[in-house]
Amino acid sequence: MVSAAERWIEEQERLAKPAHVYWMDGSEGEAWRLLEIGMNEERLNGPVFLKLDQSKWPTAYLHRSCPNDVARVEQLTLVCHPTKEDSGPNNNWMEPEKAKKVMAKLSDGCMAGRTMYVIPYMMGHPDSPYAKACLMITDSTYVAVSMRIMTRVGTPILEKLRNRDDFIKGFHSIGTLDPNRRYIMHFPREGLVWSVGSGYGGNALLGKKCVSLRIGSYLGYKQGWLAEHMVIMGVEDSRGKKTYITAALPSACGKTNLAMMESALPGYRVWTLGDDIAWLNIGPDGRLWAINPEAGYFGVAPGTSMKTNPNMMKTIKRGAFNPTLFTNVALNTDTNEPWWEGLDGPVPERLLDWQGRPWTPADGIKAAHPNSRFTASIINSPMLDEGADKPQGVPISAIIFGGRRTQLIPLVLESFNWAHGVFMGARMGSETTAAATGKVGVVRRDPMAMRPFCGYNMADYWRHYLNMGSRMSRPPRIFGVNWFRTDEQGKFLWPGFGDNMRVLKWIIDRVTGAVSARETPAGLVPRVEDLETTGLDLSKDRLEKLFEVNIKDWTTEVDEVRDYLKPYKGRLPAEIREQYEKLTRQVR
Ligand code: OXD
Ligand code: MN
Repeated sequence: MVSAAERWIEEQERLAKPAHVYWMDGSEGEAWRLLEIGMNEERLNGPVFLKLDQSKWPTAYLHRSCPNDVARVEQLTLVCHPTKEDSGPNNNWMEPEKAKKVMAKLSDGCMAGRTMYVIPYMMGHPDSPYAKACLMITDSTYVAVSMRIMTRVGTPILEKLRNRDDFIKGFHSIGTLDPNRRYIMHFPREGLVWSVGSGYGGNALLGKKCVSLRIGSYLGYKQGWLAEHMVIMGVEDSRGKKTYITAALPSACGKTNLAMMESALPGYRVWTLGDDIAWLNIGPDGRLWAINPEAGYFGVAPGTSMKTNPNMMKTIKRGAFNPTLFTNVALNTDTNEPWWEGLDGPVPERLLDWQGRPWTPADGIKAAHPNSRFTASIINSPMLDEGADKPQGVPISAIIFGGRRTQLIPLVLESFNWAHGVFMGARMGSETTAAATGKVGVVRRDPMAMRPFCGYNMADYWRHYLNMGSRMSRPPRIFGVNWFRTDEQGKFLWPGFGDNMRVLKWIIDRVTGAVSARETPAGLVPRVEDLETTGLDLSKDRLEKLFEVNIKDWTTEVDEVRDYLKPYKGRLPAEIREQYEKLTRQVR
């Protein structure tokens, strides 16, 4: 009997009309075969894969994408529920039947002359009760290899799909790479992602943002769990006790560095489980348990060095079962090594830039694309936590919501209770930096760091978050962090990086009840003497400034939050409105 999976593949084959169909088996030999194929496949700026110096960068390859295809495209990313209201003000929307017609037209014959890779993959450990079996097709060798790094690919997953039709489906084609023929469409009610016209990570490696966050968040809403844009880490204290924490931070706020931090506090260390996505389920013990559905890192290369993130450097230089891919970094042709701005050592005299064009420092432009990436297996990480491969995941004691705010938000804040914590997450924001286009210092709201990734109406998501809290007998505590507060001269008040462990220590001390806290209208802040500052050259004044809650500034904040919440008014949970009103009363 033909299974639902086979039937679905046959339908896609009839539509896309590939020259060949190849079912991926996940074996080790397969990785190297696909790399060979890619090295012989010409694209407009060279072969799909270029082999780098294997003695210095074991198993590393360089890929250059189409220059018009280097980032996620939010304006072309749609979430198609039957009504616009169900998708919410936070998503672009098209009526599902109309959207499917658009995609069918773009997909008709789109794989002609190409190989269609069929990828059975799992998000999460195959034995995890929380994992999801998925099936995807793609006509990109780069995507096929990347999916092997980012997820668990292999024939055994087909067994899991055999007698069921509830697997998550993904159709991906690079199409013509014409931005006018590009869409990333989500149909959460059918568990379907349909992406045509882009080969870039977030648009094309469908297991990541599309499945694990947009489709995952909707499944979580329906099934009673949460799919979050969060780091998962274990913090080990000086007595060897480990506390598991998740943290949601918008991009460019140091999420990966936090997940792989080298502690500046003696005796403490971080173990990593994931740097981008957490699936959170309530366990039989009434606690919140986290798994990382992914199996790899898709990290930003510029700025990564032995100084900023030695553990990541070790990971990408390790090489193992799967290759490490570099996308849109520069190439040192003298040494055949990858290069990016911020890498250790002197800037090479001569390079090829991310588009393969000759480059010298005198050109005054960046050699690596600012969003150039590495894709590496998480098992290569020297600080991988033992819980990373546990099917049930790890129990979470604290959730952190963070952002980049030069003013207003204290270094660390604890919420009064779960509902207040959800409100803290809902009003989360980050200031734009010089790295982004547009005005610098404007606060962009990014609730729970999920604004581009929530696969349904954000107000329903907040209600779901609130319900999750009431279903747990031992919920984690919720905290806010802000490493970026500045003084009158615009200098950072807090050293950040490894010293952030001092803040994590306070969070753990709160969880264990070892310290008390000071109440402010915004939440609970540390008593200055409770923050471990030994070895830090920080005056008491500066410390006090780090924890200051300035009522005048908070009146502006509540006005901005009111405007931000307005489009959700019909669906806004009463608890969020109450939290907003309480804060407003306290700061007026
Ligand atoms: C990512 C992102 O690439 O959040 O992880 O954009
Ligand atoms: Mn991310």
